[in-house]
Amino acid sequence: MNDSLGRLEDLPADYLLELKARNTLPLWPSLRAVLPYGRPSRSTRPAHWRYRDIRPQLLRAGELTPIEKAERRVLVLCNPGLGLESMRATATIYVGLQLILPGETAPNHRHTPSAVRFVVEGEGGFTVVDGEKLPMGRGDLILTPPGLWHEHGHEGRGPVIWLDALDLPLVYGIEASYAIEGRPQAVDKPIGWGGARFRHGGVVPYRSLDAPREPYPLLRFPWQDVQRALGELAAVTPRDEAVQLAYVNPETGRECLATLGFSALQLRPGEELRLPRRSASAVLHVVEGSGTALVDGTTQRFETADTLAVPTHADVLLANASGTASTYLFVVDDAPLQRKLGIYEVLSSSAR
Ligand code: 1HN
Repeated sequence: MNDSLGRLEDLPADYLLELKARNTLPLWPSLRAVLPYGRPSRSTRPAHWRYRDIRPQLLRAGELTPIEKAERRVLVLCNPGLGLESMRATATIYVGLQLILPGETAPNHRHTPSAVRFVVEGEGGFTVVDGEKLPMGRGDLILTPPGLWHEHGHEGRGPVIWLDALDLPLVYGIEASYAIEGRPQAVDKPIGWGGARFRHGGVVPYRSLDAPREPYPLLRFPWQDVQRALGELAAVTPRDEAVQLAYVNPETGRECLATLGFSALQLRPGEELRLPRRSASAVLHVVEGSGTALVDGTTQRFETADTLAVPTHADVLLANASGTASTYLFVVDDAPLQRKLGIYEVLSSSAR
């Protein structure tokens, strides 16, 4: 390994001024910084956002800022290692907690970033995506793929809060992020449209095989289905293997969005689970239960509705605090993006 590349200070000042005047820079003083050996350098920290602390601030936003003044009433979960202004939980993943109060509507729009909602609390919220009204129950995952119209409403009582996850840092980073405003959508599909056709694993409408693939056949994944499937998987999975299910496009069996991947992980009573070290970054959201997460040497004690950031290439050890109940995590990662780039790796889970 060559650790003795020339430094900026080794070059004459007049030469550096000449380079600067020509909008140029020598690569070699920075080469190791942008291309380190063995593993990427990371600014993302193993961060932890406690719902207990953030919820009161979000409710206060509900008092301070009417929905008309916010469009989306959101507190963004910012990774301190990336700077609070950059609105990133990891280098590629944006997450925020969004509040909607009874009777409010968050107006219709569509945009280039991909978004999903994962419902944290409350009853009566809904999202209309591409003319389909999707009820929001606790733990439900709702996709708003790039370019599809979406708007939110609330027909129930009490606050409704969900976690938004977007590939915004990525799309903004490549200077491709923008939105278009729209008039309220006409709901043109029966309730349960996507679910009735595509929610049952292993079978799809016969006609869908004749037609060109719909890019996003299923937009809502109810938590009760996922939890039941996890329970069935847990019953046949050895103790040292992860009980984890990926949310997929039911027609392709592959990830449902191009950039971000979603999965649900069950920690059985008393279970301790070491995840393989992966090249993807991730956000973990606690659906139910409590435990500890040891991420690259930092221990976080998490509770229901907390959210954690996992940097790329991180060591992760999860432990369920309960010996009698399962703990459930919802996971967002950028593995689909990394797979498309040909850089996704599952590394040895090392004790480095
Ligand atoms: C967005 O469109 C929503 O539709 C939420 O609810 C959060 C953050 C950044 C950019 C667009 C929504 C967002 C967002």
